[in-house]
Amino acid sequence: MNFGAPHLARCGAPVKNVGVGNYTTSTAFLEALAEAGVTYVFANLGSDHPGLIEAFAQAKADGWTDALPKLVVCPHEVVAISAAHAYAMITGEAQAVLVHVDSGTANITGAVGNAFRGRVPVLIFAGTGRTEFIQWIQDVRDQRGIIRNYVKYDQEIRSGRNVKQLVHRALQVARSEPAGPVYLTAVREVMEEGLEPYSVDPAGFGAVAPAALAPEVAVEIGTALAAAEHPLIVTSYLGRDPSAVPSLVALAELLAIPVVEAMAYHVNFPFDHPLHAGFQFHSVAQNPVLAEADVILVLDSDVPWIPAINKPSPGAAIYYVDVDPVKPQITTWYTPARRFAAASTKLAVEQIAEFVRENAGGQADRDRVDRRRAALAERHARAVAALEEAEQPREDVITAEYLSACVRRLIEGTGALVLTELVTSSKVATEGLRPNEPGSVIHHGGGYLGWSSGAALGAALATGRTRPVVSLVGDGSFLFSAPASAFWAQRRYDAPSLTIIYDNRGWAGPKFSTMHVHPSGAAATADDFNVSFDPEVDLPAVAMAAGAGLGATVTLPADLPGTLKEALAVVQDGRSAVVSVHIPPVRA
Ligand SMILES: Cc1ncc(C[n+]2csc(CCOP(=O)(O)OP(=O)(O)O)c2C)c(N)n1
Ligand SMILES: [Mg+2]
Repeated sequence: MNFGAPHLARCGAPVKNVGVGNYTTSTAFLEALAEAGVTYVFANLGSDHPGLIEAFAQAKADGWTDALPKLVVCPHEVVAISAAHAYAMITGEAQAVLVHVDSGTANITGAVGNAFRGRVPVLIFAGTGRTEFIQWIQDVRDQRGIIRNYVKYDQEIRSGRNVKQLVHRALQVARSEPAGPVYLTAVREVMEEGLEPYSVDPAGFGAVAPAALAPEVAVEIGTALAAAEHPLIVTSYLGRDPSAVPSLVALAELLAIPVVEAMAYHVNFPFDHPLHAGFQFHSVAQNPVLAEADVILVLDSDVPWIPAINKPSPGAAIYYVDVDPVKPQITTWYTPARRFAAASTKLAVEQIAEFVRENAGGQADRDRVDRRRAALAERHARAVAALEEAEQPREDVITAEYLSACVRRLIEGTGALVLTELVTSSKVATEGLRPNEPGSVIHHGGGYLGWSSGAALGAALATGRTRPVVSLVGDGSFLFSAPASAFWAQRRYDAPSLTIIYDNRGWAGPKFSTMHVHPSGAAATADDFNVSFDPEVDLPAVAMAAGAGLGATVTLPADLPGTLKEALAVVQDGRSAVVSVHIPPVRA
């Protein structure tokens, strides 16, 4: 992914009409963000931010607000960080988040973990300092330590005189691959420091350029794939750079290589393509495609398979090309491979394809590839037929399969951008959506639930309402996402979204995990998992109370397509809508 900074037009522009004594570290900080291409500051304010609040107001009073990013008030911090996260995933442009001292930092830390796992750049600022009573209570030994597990870089701004360089440096770290969040702090006194206006050219702080494979590694991998009887590609997040997808398609077609998407959180390969070999999510069975492979190329994946359940054959030759192949952030990680290489997967697959093209084998090789192509197309057609069978409506109950098919039909031709935060319905939903267009379905890539409602705010701001934003979420995920805060902000900033809740009235995830570990334990025997939300929460009403324009609960299969259509129309007219769809309940 190339996390650029396209709005550099303001770079180095002299500051206009700054009142004497009114240019502070806070002004320079905000100005540097704008100069670096940051459009939004998603903010949850506190006693550490008077300098910033004053700088925004002063800019307005002096008539140069356009030289600063726009402030978006987020009453809960999870909304702020998730909005910035989704915005950067969609546009490639890092945004900023302001949170309050240790308290706000603690409130975002889990969600910053999502951005860190998803390798998405975000610049976070939280103040410190002691002038008001509460700040003694909010003082901690190591505020930056609260969040350090989930950021690439953390630093304290100690003077206004280099605050711009520090902002650009932090954004350079955030944007360079593997991209990720960065965290800055400053005491209140430093943020108030008066300065002479100055500018720093952000063009000198660009993200590190994408890396290619060493030529001999491209030859090694290309040679192995071309000679394989059953080559296979496994990927999870190659599609975070949507332009990498056609490059992968070209390589796969060249040698008829099937592609498995493992715990995919981007569209990595078009589902309709006959070489798409299925989605691997949580599974209790061996994937036959993985078992039969003799040469496996893993491209951008944190967990390509879980060997205790599902593994390649012992003789398979594995090659690992990843933007982050050693994964220092995952402490117990090993996927033994013949070769690991750090590279932009787009460049890498193009290099491998070029080698294969120029060194194409003889007729025998071509016959083998053609036979494989035909067999894989047949397998794909059988898989699609099975999915079509499973999604047929039933009279009595809305299955997750039918719901997902209804969503696919609803958004067909609308150019919708789909955000997903589903747990036990994730495979069914992905198989139901059958996404083909790169960048059209995204997930945060982390393990902290509660992203979706704030992410929808960021997504709607990013798309400027040129395409509908549709979130598919669990009822548990929805409750984690501070929905009152998010739907208020969606309304205030004219950033509507459609949320469809796969509502099983509880947490199926922990039940599934317990069944897996204790299939005939006491919890399973008595169906006693403590995971049901009984009495039921009226989830759409929560969003309605905060500003959504439509809230509905659907229990009958026949009502589903009509209600979804109505809800989408409300969103296209400018208000958010939330539809809770009752799928079979988690009972215990
Ligand atoms: C912030 C956070 N807290 C707790 C968990 C643990 N957890 C994983 S799945 C899950 C249940 C989610 O419920 P829902 O979104 O309704 O999906 P379902 O499991 O019902 O498919 C929970 C609580 C988590 N991942 N993140
Ligand atoms: Mg649930």
